[in-house]
Amino acid sequence: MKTDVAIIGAGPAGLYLAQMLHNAGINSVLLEAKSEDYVIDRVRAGVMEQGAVDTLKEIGVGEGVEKDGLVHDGIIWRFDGQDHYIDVQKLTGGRSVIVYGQQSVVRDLINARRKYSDIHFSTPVTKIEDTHGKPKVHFELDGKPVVLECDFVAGCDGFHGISRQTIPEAEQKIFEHVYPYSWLGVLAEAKPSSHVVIYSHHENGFALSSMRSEEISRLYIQVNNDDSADNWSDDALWDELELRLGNGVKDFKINRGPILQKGITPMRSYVCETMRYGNIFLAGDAAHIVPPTGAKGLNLAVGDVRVLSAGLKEYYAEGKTEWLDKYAETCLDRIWKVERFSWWTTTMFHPAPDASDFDVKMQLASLNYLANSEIGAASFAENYVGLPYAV
Ligand code: FAS
Ligand code: PHB
Repeated sequence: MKTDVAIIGAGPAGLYLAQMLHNAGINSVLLEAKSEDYVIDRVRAGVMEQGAVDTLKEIGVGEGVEKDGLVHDGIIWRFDGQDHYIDVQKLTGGRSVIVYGQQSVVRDLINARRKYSDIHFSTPVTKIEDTHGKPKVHFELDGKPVVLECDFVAGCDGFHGISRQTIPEAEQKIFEHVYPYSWLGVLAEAKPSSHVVIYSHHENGFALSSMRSEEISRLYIQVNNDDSADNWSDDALWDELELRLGNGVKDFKINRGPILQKGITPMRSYVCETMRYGNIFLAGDAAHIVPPTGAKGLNLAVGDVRVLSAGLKEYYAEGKTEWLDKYAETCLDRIWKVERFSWWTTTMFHPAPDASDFDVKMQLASLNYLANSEIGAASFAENYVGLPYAV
């Protein structure tokens, strides 16, 4: 089997890239280890930067987000028993964020891909050879071994994928920070308790109130790394969410309902600066991870594949490799700024288990400064709505 580009992974990175390449007349084979249901059922990102939405529309897959995306011009911060509305739209001269769950994004992109090509679900790639020549990608189709020969491999296979593992460890330039807390995430059939996302710094720990639609709430609380979703009854979870999100706001009541899914998300910052190895290019979570506080995981993946797509278009249209040759350097400039923002918002909002009273005072002073300084809030807002793309 032969193609131009082998795309490993049908998450946001792989699916956005597949559509970009198709629009440019570049052939690709998309290989996904899990089933279609598994990929679409995974409840992950919720907030899209304006740029990620604009990109979806540019590549011709904007109908769903146009119809069902919830445009948010601001967010609420709660701390020290105070309520602050951060008007990101005003602070950034008109840019917003859009709540449109990752499940919907991948569903829309899968449906688009199906119009012109296959996605091979339940087809894990088991080996990648000849990385510096014409890469050979190994997998099985209908129980038979297949070798796919291609010009390039797009490693869009997430943090646990095979692409980064194909790069010799000695060649991998890794940076990592693990946080002393995790998120317990809840998806519930309950009307969101606020029309915008609430970020709450509470002495018991951080809490966040978001949504997937007008009927579905998405909520998180900070928990210790050794905690488990099984330790929390539904009532205990709702009570803690109400306490932390209420945060001194008079008569705050959380809308309760059947819990559809709950799970623990560990928190880490991670960058593999070796985003290119021969003709393998890493994109999205395969190259980097951010703690979810800043809502940047999916959005960073889009930034990477915009650069990779530009490089592949230049190669196939003009035979040049300028964008491909500077792929890692170009992506890392934006990646590190977003890693910083995600680390900053995480450390500002989450009282660590071993935090001193002084540490907490510094968090509250930072929040108080930003919420009451237009310059400070604008600095937060320009990162939150999304930094400019390199291309
Ligand atoms: P993905 O991990 O989405 O996709 C990689 C794909 O590659 C997967 O489908 C996997 O099955 C496949 N794959 C792996 N190995 C393979 C192989 N050998 N062969 C073929 N396919 C293979 N981000 C936010 O912005 N906000 C959030 O609230 C948020 N919550 C999250 C909660 C959880 C539990 C997790 C794990 C992540 C969360 N994220 C969140 C981050 C998440 O949205 C990622 O940033 C986003 O999915 C990145 O997309 P991809 O890079 O495409 O990787
Ligand atoms: C979500 O809706 O999942 C979400 C929203 C805002 C965040 C993180 C996650 O900062």
